[in-house]
Amino acid sequence: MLRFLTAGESHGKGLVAILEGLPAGLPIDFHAVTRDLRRRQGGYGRGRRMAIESDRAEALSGIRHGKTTGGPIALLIPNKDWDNWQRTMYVEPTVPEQATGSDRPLVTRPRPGHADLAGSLKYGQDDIRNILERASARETAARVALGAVARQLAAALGVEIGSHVINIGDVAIPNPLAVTFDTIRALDPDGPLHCADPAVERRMIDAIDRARDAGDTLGGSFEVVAHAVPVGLGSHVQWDRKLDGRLAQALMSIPAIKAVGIGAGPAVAVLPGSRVHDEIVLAEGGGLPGIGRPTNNAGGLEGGITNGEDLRVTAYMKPIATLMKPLRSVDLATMTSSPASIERSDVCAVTAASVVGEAMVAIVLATAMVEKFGGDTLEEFVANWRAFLGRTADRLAKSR
Ligand code: EPS
Repeated sequence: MLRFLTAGESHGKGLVAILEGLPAGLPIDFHAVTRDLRRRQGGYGRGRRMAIESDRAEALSGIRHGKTTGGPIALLIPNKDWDNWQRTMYVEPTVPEQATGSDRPLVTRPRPGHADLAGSLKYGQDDIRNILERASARETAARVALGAVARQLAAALGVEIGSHVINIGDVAIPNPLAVTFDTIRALDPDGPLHCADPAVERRMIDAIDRARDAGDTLGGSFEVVAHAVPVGLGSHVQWDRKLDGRLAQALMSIPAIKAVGIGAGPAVAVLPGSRVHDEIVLAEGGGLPGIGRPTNNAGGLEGGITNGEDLRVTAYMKPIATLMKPLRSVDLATMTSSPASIERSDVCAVTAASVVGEAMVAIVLATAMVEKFGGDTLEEFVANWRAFLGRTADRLAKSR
């Protein structure tokens, strides 16, 4: 079984991530980890923090001479901003003279939409900073680093994972399912928003500029697509083994994600069955030998099991909760009406969230692959996959 944990505060010393359950012998490309961390920092509409950080993950364990050992992988991502926050975030009870940064006042005015109010009541904290530091989406850097590792296990079976932005505020591309994996693969990783339509992307940028000028923020949605996913990941037999449910949970756990759709998503609730279900035809060139699917409204999942088509999941993100023109709130220290507190933040982080979405899908897929193909070494894992591919091809050949 693959499992992971993260630790760390937004302005603490750094983020830590542990991933356990990868087979031994998987070569790890650290450039790929750095590349994904850099992509997460990008996207038009991000705030000044991203100019301070240049995220890098250092491996502390589980990898030796470039290959996994089978032991837990621990990664550390130092926060460069820590130097500006040492006095505020000091771990030990007494802050030494030489600690850097300023002493910041308590945060007492919760931001609507953030974890501030519910978290500070739940954990009995007078300083909301004790909640917001961990609730911050900064934590997703750790997930992206682990996702970049998990993605390398998926890649050992030929699986590729990408994403594209569907809408920012009310500016949207018309037909997301028509965006092919080839188009996604060809998108410029350093492009402003990772939208497949350059004209729509320009309008998205204008919308972000308008929101910034108004002291406001914008949400949006993105689709994660995994290509060449083996048939048979996940299972119909029990609720917690269905891969669509597991993907939904993984994506909903990303801060600000409020809904998840699989394939055609919520549209399937209004269309008749004849226009929703993907017919099964005799054809070559699809995800299975001898079997084709002219459409992919199911997003590559039927019965909670991958069906060999591209896996397509969409996540819907609310606007960032920190507004430079703050909403009404209550100062919990005085119980008087007061505008919500302002923390340095982003105007729009949908593109960054799409990179986190890719990471979460990579982790869910790698977990399901380890379940299906097992093995303590990469060789065993790949051999089991090859054997299953062979049996599946025989099965489909016999039935023709
Ligand atoms: C960050 C995500 C956002 C940023 C944060 C860095 O976190 P939150 O969910 O708290 O809005 O605001 O940057 C800062 C806290 C800052 O000081 O600018 C990230 O993705 O790294």
